[in-house]
Formats: sequence, structure tokens, C-alpha cells
Amino acid sequence: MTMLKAPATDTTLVRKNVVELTAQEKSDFVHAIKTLKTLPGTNSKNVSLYDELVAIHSGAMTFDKMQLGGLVILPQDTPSTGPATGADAAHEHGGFLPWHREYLSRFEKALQSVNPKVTVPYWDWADPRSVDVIFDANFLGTNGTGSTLIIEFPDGGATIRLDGGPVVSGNFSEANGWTIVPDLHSNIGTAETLGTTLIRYLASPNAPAGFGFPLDKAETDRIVQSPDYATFRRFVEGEITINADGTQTECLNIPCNHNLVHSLVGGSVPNPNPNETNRRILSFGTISNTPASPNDPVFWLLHANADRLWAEWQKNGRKGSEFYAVPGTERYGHNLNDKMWPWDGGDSIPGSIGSTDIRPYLPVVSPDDIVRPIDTLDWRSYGYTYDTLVKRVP
Ligand SMILES: [Cu+2]
Repeated sequence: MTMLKAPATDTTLVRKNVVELTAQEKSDFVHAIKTLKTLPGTNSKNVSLYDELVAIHSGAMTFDKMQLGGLVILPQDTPSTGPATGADAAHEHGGFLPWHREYLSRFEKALQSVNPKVTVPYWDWADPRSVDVIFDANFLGTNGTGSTLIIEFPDGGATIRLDGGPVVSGNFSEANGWTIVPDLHSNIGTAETLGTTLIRYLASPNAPAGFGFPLDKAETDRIVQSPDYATFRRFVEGEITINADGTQTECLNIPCNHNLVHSLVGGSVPNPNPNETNRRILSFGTISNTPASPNDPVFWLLHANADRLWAEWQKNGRKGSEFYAVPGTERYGHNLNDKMWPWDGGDSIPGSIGSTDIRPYLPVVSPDDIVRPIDTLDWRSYGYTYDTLVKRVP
């Protein structure tokens, strides 16, 4: 029997496990997303509301060329300026969860301007039912097709095979209106555009454990047991894993958790060419080329799960602000009271990706629209909660 433990108030909407969505909820979600792709934004390039949200994610990553923990050096003609320079504004530091909580909420509020009942479902990476539900032609679309990549490692090393390519059918194919802005679809290692079509190299259902879905449930359960925020953030983002015996392993060429999911949907492998020291990871698809990743609607489900795990970690006796970096401890933008770009009153200006200037694609952000990590700690203040936080099986 299921009972409500802490019933949601009238104004609180519940983000559900994607496998629990009704057919109507799935079609409402898809319809709201695709509507955002047709609505005007406030950017000077006249790209859609959805596209300018993508531009925010791209712009955040131009504050540091050292992407993916330094595994990839982002080509950049024009560097960023302002206090946020020197660190990715949205990843690899303490602000990863606060920044994405704010970002997801803004996306969700935009969806709700289309349909007030829509919330962002989450993808529980450890749930074996998820992949078939998400990658359905009638929901977020299947794997890409038509391309097989064989990556051979020298000196008798392994051979990796990736099957995927452009997504040519379903709700998010170009034929059905999902056209990506090429300037917001850059390969992270070369800055060349991936074009106008969503690209996926979804992990094979036959992939060995650790290289496919679902992710290890025991490991996911350990994430929310992390003793402190810094460990929790690194664990859920995927910089480290914590083994059953409590030892930590750095996740470098083979990522973990959130980073692993990006990689298993979009396709990325260690670079077999040791001379390319600026590209130690090769990424092929949309969601694994991180600046461009929100062009794949799966992005929102993946990040809703990271946010859910954070809310569960917080609910587990860690609601306060005492867990977060005090000013000056972390890179600017990632401490509790720092302003997070782009909600920083214009203090910092992003750089380019290659020669592509991201700025004309960005929405107009009011100078008094300021968000700091401390403003993001209470997820209920955004008007949502998660099904796992309101339902408990006795
Ligand atoms: Cu992500």
C-alpha cells in the first residue's frame, strides 16, 4: 500500500519517474517542448525560446577551455571576461547542482507557459525499465541510425564499436520539426558544427556491465549517502565513484553517473591517438558534446534525476546552507553567495566556441535577475517536488 507522507500543496507540482508517465503526460511533455521550439526568444539572432535556453548551457561552458576535467581543450578564439572566467560556470565545481536546478526550473516554467500541468520527468538511471520508455519513437525518439564507428586502439588494444548517427524518425527528427541551430551544436573537441540533426549513439542493449544501461543500483543508492556536499557533488556528476568498501575511484576516461549517461546516449570514447593531447576524449553525438547537450531533450530527464538525488540528499538531514563552500573557497560562481552566470547582473561575459560567438543567441537577462547557489537550496520554493519525496511504501 502506498500512502502520502508529506502531501504536496496545491501549488506544488510533482516530477515523476518517466516510466510512470501516462500516454497523455508523455504527449503533453513532447508537445510543450516542441512548442518552445516555435516560440520567439529575446535573443538578437531570432532563434526560438528553446534554442536560447541551449545557448545558456553553451555559454556557461565557455568560461573555461579545460572541459571534462581537462580531457578536452575547447577551441576558443575569444576568451570570456569577468569574475566567472577560469571555471565552467555550470559544471565540475560546487555550483553544478545549484546552476542546473535553476536552469531546469526555468525550462520547466517555460513548458508550463504552454501547459501548466507539465513537469519534467526524471530518468532514474538505475531503473531497467527507463531506456525502452524514453527511446521510443512516440516519445523522445529512438537511437540514431546509419553510422557505425569502429575505434581501434593501437598496439593490440581494444576495439570499440558505436552504432548510431542522425535521428531520422520520431518526434525529434528534423523531418518532424526538430532542427538544431548549427552554431549551438558544436563538437567540443574541434568546434566544428554537428549540423542541424539530433545525433545519438545509444549504448547497445548487449553492452557489458558498466558500459550500458541500467547503471548500477547499489552505486546510485550510495550517492545519496555521501557524507558531505563536495563528495556528493563529485559522485553524482561523475568525477568519482565510491565503491562498496568506501574507497574512492577517480572516473577519468570512463565516466561515471551523470557524465556516464551523457556518454552512453551521445557516444564518446577515449581518443586512441595519443598525440592529440588536447582531445583525450572523442565525442560524437549531441548530448555527449556537452555545450550542445540540451539540444537532445533527454538532457532534461537526465538532469532532473541529478536534481532529485540532490533533493534526497538534502532531505536526509542536510537541508541547510552549512554544507556549501563559503566565499573565496571555490572558483567564482560556485560558492554559496556568488552570483551564477548568466544570472549575475552582467558581471561576466562568455567567450566563443571556436570562432562562434554565443552572445547573440542568449536571452536578455534583466540586471536584477540575480541567482546565487544559496537561492537554489530549497527546491520546494520553485514549486515542484519529486514523487520519491512524497510517496513512501510503509
Ligand atoms: Cu548533464
